[in-house]
Amino acid sequence: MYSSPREFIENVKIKNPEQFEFHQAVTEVVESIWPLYQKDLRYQEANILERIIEPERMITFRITWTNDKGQVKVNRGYRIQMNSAIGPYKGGIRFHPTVNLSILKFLAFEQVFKNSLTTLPMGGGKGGSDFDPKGKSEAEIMRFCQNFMIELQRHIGSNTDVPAGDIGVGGREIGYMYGMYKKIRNEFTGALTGKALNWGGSLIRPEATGYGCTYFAEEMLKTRNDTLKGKIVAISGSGNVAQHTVEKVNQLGGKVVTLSDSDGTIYDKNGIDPDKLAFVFDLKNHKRGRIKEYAKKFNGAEYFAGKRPWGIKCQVALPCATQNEISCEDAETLVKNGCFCVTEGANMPTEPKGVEVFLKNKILYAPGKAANAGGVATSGFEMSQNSLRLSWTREEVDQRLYCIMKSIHATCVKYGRDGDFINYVNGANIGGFVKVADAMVDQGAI
Ligand code: NDP
Ligand code: 2IT
Repeated sequence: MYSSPREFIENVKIKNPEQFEFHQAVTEVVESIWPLYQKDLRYQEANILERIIEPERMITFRITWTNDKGQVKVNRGYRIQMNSAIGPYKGGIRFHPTVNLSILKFLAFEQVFKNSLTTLPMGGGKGGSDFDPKGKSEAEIMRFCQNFMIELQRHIGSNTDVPAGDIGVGGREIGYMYGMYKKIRNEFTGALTGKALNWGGSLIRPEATGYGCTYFAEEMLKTRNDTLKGKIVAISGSGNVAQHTVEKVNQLGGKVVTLSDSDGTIYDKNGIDPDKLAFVFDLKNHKRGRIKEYAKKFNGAEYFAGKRPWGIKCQVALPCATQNEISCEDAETLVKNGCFCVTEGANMPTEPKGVEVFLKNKILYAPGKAANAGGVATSGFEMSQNSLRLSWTREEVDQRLYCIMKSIHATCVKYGRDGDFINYVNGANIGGFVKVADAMVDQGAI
């Protein structure tokens, strides 16, 4: 038995060298659950902690594809099947040049707790490739997706492992992957989520992560008798999650003043209203352009090359781009400028020292595994609709999403209350852990 979280984590670092993002994700969870783990002999006897950080299976494979010039290219593909105690592995696929084992293990690990928090029967997994979709032609994207699926298809299935999108993987890529899956397996089953509506997708799935994150922020504000109405909101990213977060914040009366991509940030003091958002949808999803175009298009909007949004004055910050995009200094700047609510649409966007700043200042702060769970929850609804072979209405899916976000919030309050303060980090980690750990105890030493 380990005498402290620190000792446990030192061992994790020795066993998994150089996997810094994975260490970071494990550290946060272990620190939260340690007191509970000390008290519950069942968990210790079953050695849950050492088991839960070890993927049940890790698959890596070669993807060979040919670019438009006829050159043969090679990328690395992965699927981390982390934990199946409460359901089939479930989690996105990321295509980004930074993808490696550490990134995908951190994402798969977070997914286990997130999926548990949704209350739906889904285990945790994550996959992807170091393939860079930027600047690739439509035909290259299609060939890559097909070649990725030629290998992945043998490891997934509607009752085994159900991938979806993540950074660099949206409806277009899911389409190409599903096409190849169906061709090889000769079955039309819900082996992927994020499908288009006319071939098995769910209404609201594209919107779900952003909508869910906004519903969660609204629940957090409610605990202080406040709402998003009239709030100045900073959002990072300009992809799927960021776009639909802007949409829902606008609907709830907030004013979004920033968006970003990996090149820089736009600041629009007049707010990104629905008409301007329509421009962003077209720019990012059809033209596949860069966010700096926004500042050229709209009077009064500014572009800051190489900058993140966190220097802009706001009351609510919704990071929706990528991991570790809020440093300790960014967190201090946000708090100093009057930001009192940070709700994570991205996975692990705040560095540990930044999290400390938020907790020390007792602002409302919710980690991604709670706040961005609306995406995977709606993937769960897509799986249910596929099994039932029918589709729910937009209102029905949205209502179910809203209820799940409220229930995740309630779970965080239940396990994270600390006097007047709600520690959403502890709440999400403990709330997510208990269900999975209990299932592992029930199912024996496997
Ligand atoms: P997209 O690919 O649609 O958009 C990603 C956005 O983040 C782009 O604007 C991209 O800019 C920016 N970005 C990516 N990497 C970096 C980086 N290294 N530095 C700065 N900016 C970066 O992805 P999603 O919107 O789907 O995902 C965003 C986040 O939300 C991720 O953390 C993802 O894991 C998380 N998430 C996604 C869910 C989903 O359903 N899609 C569900 C739950 C969480 P650029 O174009 O320059 O790369
Ligand atoms: O991080 C995430 O939760 C996702 N990328 C969505 C996963 C899913 O299976 O819908």
